[in-house]
Amino acid sequence: MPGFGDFQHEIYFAGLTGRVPDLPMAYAELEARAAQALPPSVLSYVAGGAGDERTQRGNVEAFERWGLVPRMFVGANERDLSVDLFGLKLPSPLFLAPVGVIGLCAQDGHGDLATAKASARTGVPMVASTLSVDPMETLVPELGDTPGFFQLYTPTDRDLAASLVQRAEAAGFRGIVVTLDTWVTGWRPRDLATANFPQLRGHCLANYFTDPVFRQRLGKAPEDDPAAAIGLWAQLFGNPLTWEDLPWLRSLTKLPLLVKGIQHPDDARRAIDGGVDGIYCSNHGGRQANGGLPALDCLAEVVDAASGTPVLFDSGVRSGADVIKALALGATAVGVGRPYAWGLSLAGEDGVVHVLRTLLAEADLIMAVDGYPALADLTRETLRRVG
Ligand code: FMN
Repeated sequence: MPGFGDFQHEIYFAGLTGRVPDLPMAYAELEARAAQALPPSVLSYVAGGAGDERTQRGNVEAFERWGLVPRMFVGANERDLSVDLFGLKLPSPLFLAPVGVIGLCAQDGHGDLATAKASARTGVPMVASTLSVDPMETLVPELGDTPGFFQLYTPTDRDLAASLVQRAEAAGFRGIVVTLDTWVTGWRPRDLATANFPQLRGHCLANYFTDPVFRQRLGKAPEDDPAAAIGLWAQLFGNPLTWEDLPWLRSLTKLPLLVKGIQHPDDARRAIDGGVDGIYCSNHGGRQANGGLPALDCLAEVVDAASGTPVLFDSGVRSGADVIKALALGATAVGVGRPYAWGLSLAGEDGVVHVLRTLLAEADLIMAVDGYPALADLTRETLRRVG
């Protein structure tokens, strides 16, 4: 069976007939080319973070402080990167993190659909954001055999929350990810400087505008009065959840329930005691609160507290080496965020596939070179602090 690392053979052999890759092979070039491709308002929304973006940079730098110790005479000729997540057998530990404006990152304005198609082609699950250009029901058919998850921004209206979750179940999503860190928007100077908040301009609200409860609350069709519909959305969007809300959230679905934004071990323990099936350790890519810890530095403690409950991780993953380090620190699955938005902006569905294949190829080849043939071999003991 061909491995993820064989992507490099494809490239080198194509080179023999004079073909070189159209899309960037290194992250820095990917980011730089996307910056040329995206409209300024979308670029600043995706690239920007909270405050002076110290935490956002810290997420990336945290990976540099770890190194994998190579082992020889292992003969890791075949590698197994597959994972079992909530009974789903996945070919790799990667997943596509929810990105609210992903729809706008594609040249045709339908980036959610393109991402779903890339998920189908790679077997890398997509976590579809509540904030999408195309309604959730249109995404699932594009996912093919790859399972998808729905990310919920919990509205203040409980009936609307229940409706979104029921729709996600009916559409065929295989789990619900509740994001806890974004009931209010963090302080984002880049967006503030241009007074740019895409949702208030009516972007990426399809899941609300097509929702029967939302439409009933509005009392008219959103298409007939977009300003009123956006106003209602702004009123209902963010619910400052407390632990008292967890039993209700749990009662909304029998699907696996995950909570996103967990960085403290006590929060992980309490959420698991409250019945969640998975913990998602993330600081939202440094977009929400500046001055925090890099998410990677919180991972090991969260994994210990979760004691066997799956822990998904994102924030700062830029390479296959980063994927390996997050796995070695205990993540069950690793989320890709901004990098796939950049791929999407350059080449739509193909761009996302390219980014995922480069990450997987590098991760696979590191496991080969360093003698760790299975994900179970990547333990904390395989890492050393650098410097
Ligand atoms: N997280 C959510 O849970 N829901 C969202 O709708 C959402 N929208 C995002 C929009 C943008 C432009 C970006 C960059 C991130 C968004 N996130 C959202 C956070 C991502 O899921 C993920 O935590 C973050 O991108 C990880 O950081 P990184 O991209 O720097 O690796």
